[in-house]
Amino acid sequence: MAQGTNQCPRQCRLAGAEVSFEKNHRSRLQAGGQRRASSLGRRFVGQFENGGNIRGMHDQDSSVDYVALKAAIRDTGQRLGFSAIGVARADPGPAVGYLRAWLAEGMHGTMDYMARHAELRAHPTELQPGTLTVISAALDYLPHTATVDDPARAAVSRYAQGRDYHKVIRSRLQKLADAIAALIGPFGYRVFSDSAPVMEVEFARQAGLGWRGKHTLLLSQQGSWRFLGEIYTDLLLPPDTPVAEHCGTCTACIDACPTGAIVAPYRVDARRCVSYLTIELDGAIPEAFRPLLGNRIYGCDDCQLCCPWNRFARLGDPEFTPRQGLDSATLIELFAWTETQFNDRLAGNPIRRIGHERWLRNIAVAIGNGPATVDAKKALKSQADHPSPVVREHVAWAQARLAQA
Ligand code: B12
Ligand code: SF4
Ligand code: SF4
Repeated sequence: MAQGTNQCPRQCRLAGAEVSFEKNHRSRLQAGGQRRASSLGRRFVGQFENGGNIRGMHDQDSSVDYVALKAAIRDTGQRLGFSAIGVARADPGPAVGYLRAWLAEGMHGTMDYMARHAELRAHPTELQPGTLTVISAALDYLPHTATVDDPARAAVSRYAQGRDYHKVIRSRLQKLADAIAALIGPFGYRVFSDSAPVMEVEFARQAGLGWRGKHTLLLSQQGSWRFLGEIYTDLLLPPDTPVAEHCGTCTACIDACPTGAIVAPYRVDARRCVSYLTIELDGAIPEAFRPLLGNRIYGCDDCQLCCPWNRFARLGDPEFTPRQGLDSATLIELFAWTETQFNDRLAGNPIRRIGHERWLRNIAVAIGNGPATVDAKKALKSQADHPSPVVREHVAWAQARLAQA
């Protein structure tokens, strides 16, 4: 089955794109399955680039050597740059109960798609009929630069300083799927990376890619600066074993969270999370949270910056190298970008999806939290009559803060 069903025409970002997917893939998947059945009838020895081969089909009745296929998938995944690849059964299990409880408490805030697509998230076969297995993949994104600790400079979370991971990961997963197809013939699959209702962290955990940290993210002995992506497939690959969790008595992430969003171990109230407030939330940022945002204008890394396991993180893929000075720009510089400059300079970057209005809203708050310099006041004044009432209101809030400083 060809990919191309998980496009993100509207907003897709770390909180989940999940906006556009075909309701019924049955016919395509069945077609893929039928094609595979016929290729299975052929006797062949598939070969991966590294010369490793799989004696897939020995005769009309035998099946693929799935153990060897899984090893080859892992090797190919590593050659494609993935830092880890694992396999899980397509059953999220008890995690679904926690997801429902989280939704019932309204912790998703205005992320309506989280509630709307809960059943698809809980049942992979409803999203993709015929799915038996999840191939889970991780790709590192830690940049070589340090996080800025200067209130006049913008803190853009590390995941968003380079190229848009949705595209990078799905395109690599597509290459991985092509490599599998080259080996065993057409098969049913669909690739994702934060692009559809998939329980990504849970499947990565089950696939042995790491454990769930108390901040809820997937964590491993190589840290958590990793994106996740998946291939849902009808191949019956042998599942991996989850790894033991190694948070122990540590609570550093809970203590470091600037807004108290990690309300208990393994529970994030999204409504309090800076990532939600600066990326997902449309309209006004609740006033009580504004001073807590500091200079964070897009997302937040605090629960990962403090995590002891991130001392062992490896540098990320070159695709995620910071662009447009997003690792060091001043708030005033970024606030001066026109809408056209915003759209041009952030082409291919996930930030572009929040739009210029939210960008200005966030930066206004950050300037209001920074030093009351002449330049800061001048910058705020330049946007005081912005056509958007949201921008005007946040600029006025920031001006009032600086006037008191
Ligand atoms: C919605 C969402 C958000 C929301 C909500 C976050 C959240 N924790 O739920 C917001 C906007 C706040 C957000 C922020 C961020 N996100 Co986000 N987000 C998602 C998304 C789309 C869904 C996550 C989800 O299902 N949440 C629902 C809740 C219920 O799930 P949960 O918190 O994971 O809870 C589970 C467990 O904690 C457990 N549980 C719950 N209660 C309890 C209680 C006990 C006792 C136990 C044992 C377990 C338990 O069960 C739950 C269900 O599995 C995923 C992509 C995807 N499709 O999976 C990316 C994803 C999780 N995000 C990601 C990232 C990178 C981030 C940020 C770091 C971005 C940033 N720098 O600003 C922050 C980190 C904030 C944080 N600490 O979580 C990455 C994480 C990669 C990784 N290494 O794990 C993902 C996987 C995207 C990707 N493809 O890479 N995100
Ligand atoms: S991303 Fe920031 S605000 Fe959100 S849970 Fe982590 S530390 Fe808290
Ligand atoms: S900071 Fe501590 S508790 Fe939080 S995820 Fe890392 S090891 Fe676990």
